[in-house]
Amino acid sequence: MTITITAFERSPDGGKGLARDTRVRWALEEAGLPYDVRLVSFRAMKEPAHLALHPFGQIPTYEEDGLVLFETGAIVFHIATHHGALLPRDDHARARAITWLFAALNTVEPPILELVTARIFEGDKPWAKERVPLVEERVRDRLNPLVARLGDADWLDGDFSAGDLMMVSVLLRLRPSGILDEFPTLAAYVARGEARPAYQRAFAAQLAINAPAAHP
Ligand SMILES: N[C@@H](CCC(=O)N[C@@H](CS)C(=O)NCC(=O)O)C(=O)O
Repeated sequence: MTITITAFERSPDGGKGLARDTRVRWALEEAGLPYDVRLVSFRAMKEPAHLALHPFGQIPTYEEDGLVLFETGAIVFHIATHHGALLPRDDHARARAITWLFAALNTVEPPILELVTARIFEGDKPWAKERVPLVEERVRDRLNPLVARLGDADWLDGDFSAGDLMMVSVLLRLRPSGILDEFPTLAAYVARGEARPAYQRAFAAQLAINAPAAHP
């Protein structure tokens, strides 16, 4: 079995681990699965060979024994179910962990992505000054219930799961905005995720490609 994922030839974040191949690398590391990485340029991502793997011309993709997947939620879910990692055995606990995986992607990530767009891609627009605080409030509206649910626990529902992996990955994208620091419970939760040896291996692997020193 050979697993191959795709990643940016040169990530726009310069190796901060925010590109979505990091969450897939993390899941593979948690599952103890070796993998290869094929790097793609922005141009190659939109060309037929890559579009055959990913209809929207994005990274990451995942190939394994003739199976081709895109969408990090589907990829992490596949790694968890097919390779017996990151999900509890108990039926109900498993369903709840999967629920958190969906919640991370469908409920928490959208306003965070909206904020990234408002701050970075549209930050120079005349209306950005009014829009950014509105979107920030939408993000806080998602984070407050998450704090309430997490309480004093280390993870969202029992042991660390695919749901936590995705939630931490999604919350990490908030760090550049400073909003994560307004929520010490979540900042600590994210730090616990980052402290996991599997995350550190995943982070180091993407950094080796993306650190500015790798692209003099
Ligand atoms: N919902 C997708 C989003 C994939 C995505 O947005 N990938 C980014 C990198 S993190 C990308 O390829 N951006 C370049 C582009 O869209 O052209 C997933 O979770 O896999």
